[in-house]
Amino acid sequence: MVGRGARYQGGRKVSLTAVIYKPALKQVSPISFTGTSRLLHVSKPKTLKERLQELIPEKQDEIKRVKKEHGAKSLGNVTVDMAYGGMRGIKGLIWEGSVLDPDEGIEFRGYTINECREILPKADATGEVPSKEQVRALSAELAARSAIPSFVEDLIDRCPNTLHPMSQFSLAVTALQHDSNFAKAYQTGVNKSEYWLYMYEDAMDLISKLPNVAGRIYRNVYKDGKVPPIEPDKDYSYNFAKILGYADNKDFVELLRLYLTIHSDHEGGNVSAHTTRLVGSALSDPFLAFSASLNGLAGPLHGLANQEVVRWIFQMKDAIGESPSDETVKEYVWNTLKSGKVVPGYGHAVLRKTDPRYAAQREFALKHLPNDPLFKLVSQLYNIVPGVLLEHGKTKNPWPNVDAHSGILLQYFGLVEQNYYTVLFGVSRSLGVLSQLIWDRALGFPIERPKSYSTELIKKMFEEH
Ligand code: HAX
Repeated sequence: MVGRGARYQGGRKVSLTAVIYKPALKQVSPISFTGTSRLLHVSKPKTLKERLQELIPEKQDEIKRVKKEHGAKSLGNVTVDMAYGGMRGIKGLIWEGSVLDPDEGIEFRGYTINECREILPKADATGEVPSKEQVRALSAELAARSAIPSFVEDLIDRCPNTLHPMSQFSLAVTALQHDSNFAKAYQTGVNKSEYWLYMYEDAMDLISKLPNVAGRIYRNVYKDGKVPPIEPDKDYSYNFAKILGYADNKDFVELLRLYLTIHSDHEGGNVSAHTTRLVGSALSDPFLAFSASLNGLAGPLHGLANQEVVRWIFQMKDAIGESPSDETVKEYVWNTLKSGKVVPGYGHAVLRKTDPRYAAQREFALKHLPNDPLFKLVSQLYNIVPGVLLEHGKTKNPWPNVDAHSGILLQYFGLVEQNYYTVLFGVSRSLGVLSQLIWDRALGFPIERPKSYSTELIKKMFEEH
């Protein structure tokens, strides 16, 4: 068992979703992270599935008690503005994996990004590091699940290179539904108490297959179309880097580990997370739910912003040069706003400070590429954009989000194909949203169905006649 500041013990095998017990809160919970090397040590070796089997009844009881004691209490008012305003601020979801604090940023099961980096074992480290045997066992499990059916390979191969990588990604994930354990079990009339077991198998299959799916898209669109085999004795990030063609660069593999970790989850209300939840609530299987999620992630106000940031920075470079003065940059930002466009990578629906995911990437850049010209531009923008957005007066959060930084790190290592960046985000996002989807079914969350009103009805409700 692992709590804040506690030490890892023993040698239990945990796969992509690590189960963490946080004694202070008497809360038993999973946290998503990447890498087959992320193994937790506990006294008794148990598989993730076995551990979930123990935790789920406890969590079910906890929720029963919480509902009994607090079920009738209010989480806040819903105003007409909220209904017109994209439901912003309505507290209407339960999401166990992470909670987003407007000032502190994301917390995975109560742990900030920095705390996670501190407590979770790192590859090739000592002390709290899993044994090589444990790593091999998990890698073997992932490797065993990682192959994709040949018809899905054909489907990806037949996509024109001009089809956006995110569309290819979503298409391929939908096609993987062919082998859904959950869909088959549902057809044969499985008892609802066992739904989660099939969701678990599907989620693990899907997560395992994503590097092969995403990697194939990359190799087809940008390289020679040949997909190297994954190595069973290496971790998830390494293998994904290998398929992309960057495994020889240790720093890139480290970046990918960071990338896959920080993009995994951002509580439940964002488009990709909520879409997975919503579609899954109709008892659609994880493949269907996650492909829908990818379609949401592909929007420029959400995950595609990482692509848009790089495009915007290149346009800026073309327009005002590689080493512009602060004044020129400021003018360029103002021109973007005046032309009715958003400054990509800035602003957030919930966050009200610099995104700690941005800060983690900045830290990486300061260590690995302090003199990179693109990093310098990103830093210059960090000094200028918030002031402009504040003066502009519309944006509730003038600070950078995760997408303001990720692209230029990839550019530095030679992964320059910015239309591919959201696919990387998608691979990472699977870890958080699919973990939650298993819990959704384990906890028996019902089909989602908020009530809607028409403007006519709003007027009738609130206007004097
Ligand atoms: N540039 C210009 N205008 C912005 C802005 C930005 N970066 N951020 C917000 N605004 C504008 C909004 O468009 C809105 O204008 P209108 O009143 O004319 O509609 C106004 O400021 C108020 O918006 P808000 O309440 O501050 O922000 P929202 O919750 O409506 O939207 C967004 C949050 C992230 C979508 C928004 O800040 C934005 O468009 N940012 C740029 C795109 C981006 O970086 N998206 C990635 C976000 C993180 C993420 O999900 N990553 O995957």
